[in-house]
Amino acid sequence: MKSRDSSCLVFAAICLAAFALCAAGPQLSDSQGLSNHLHTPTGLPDHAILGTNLQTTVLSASRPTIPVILDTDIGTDIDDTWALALLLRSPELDPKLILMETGDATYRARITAKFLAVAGRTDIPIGLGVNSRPMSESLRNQDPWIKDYDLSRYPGEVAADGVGRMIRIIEESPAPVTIIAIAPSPNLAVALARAPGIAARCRLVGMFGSFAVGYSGGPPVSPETNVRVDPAALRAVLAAPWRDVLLTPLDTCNAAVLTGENYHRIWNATGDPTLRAVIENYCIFAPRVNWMNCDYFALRSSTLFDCVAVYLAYSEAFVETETIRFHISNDGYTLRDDHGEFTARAALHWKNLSAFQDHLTARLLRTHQQ
Ligand SMILES: [Ca+2]
Repeated sequence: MKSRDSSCLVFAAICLAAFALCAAGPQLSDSQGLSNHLHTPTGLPDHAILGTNLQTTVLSASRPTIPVILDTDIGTDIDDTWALALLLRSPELDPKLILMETGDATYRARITAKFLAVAGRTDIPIGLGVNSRPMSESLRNQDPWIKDYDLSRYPGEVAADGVGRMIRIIEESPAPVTIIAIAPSPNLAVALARAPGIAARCRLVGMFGSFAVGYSGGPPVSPETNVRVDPAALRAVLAAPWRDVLLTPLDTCNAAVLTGENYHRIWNATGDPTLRAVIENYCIFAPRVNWMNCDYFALRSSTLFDCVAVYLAYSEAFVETETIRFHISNDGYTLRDDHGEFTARAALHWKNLSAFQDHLTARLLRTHQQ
């Protein structure tokens, strides 16, 4: 495994050199007009931020902020890293805790800690999840980025009992908390078992499921990873009486890719430490990931599933939602069922995917109008 590490580090160094060259090169430079077509987002209507009680809270503030807990398995697929960047760049959202979900919590926390330090946001607490366990190297796709970063270097809070920290934040919050769940959900299930009352104080926005679209981009449906890894945990989570549940299944989030001008604007943002960290991690991730051939990393993003969940925490302007009833199979399928155990709102279609992609780009670049 050492040799894989070494070769990946060499490859990452080459990638980063290519990244720097491309970023500086005239073929991708703004001088050829790559920046000229960046759209600012369409206006985000007040009614796009849903949830009756939440809406009251949001609209009563002079600068609306929604207290948020991000439940993430950052460090395996790269989309969590993009999602964390989007969270930090969303003025409507006030991150109260980043909670490490499933697998090796310390590995995930080290990535989060270094990323928050790079972004200048060490005010945000990090919570270690329950049932932390060793992970195979094949799931530690950003390991080289934190090779020399020890969690003790994080100047902010690292809560060993991240679930307990989450419960306390929710119970003490004067406003309803939005939990953005972008991972399998054993931590959330444990939190609900320990403090069932938290659901009534929270809205849940999650990246879960596949109703008509699978990983191929169309039928057949897939056992989506966040469901398949722990169906029992998700059943426990969705059975709780949340104020609102809103899902982005593969039906919408599988189309969340940045390409062309949008992607190159971000690739070129080498003076922005946060976006540089995103691209560095992507360059490290690309040759290591074993479930796809990610050799297109200089041209476009991989699928940014989790960014859609972060987006839905503050707006629904670009999606169509539907309240659906379904059950969860033991092998990880979410299946429509008129007599199913679960009901949730789900973003099943895009109203305007390209507008979302422009909006996501503008947000990340901080060129959007606030
Ligand atoms: Ca994830």
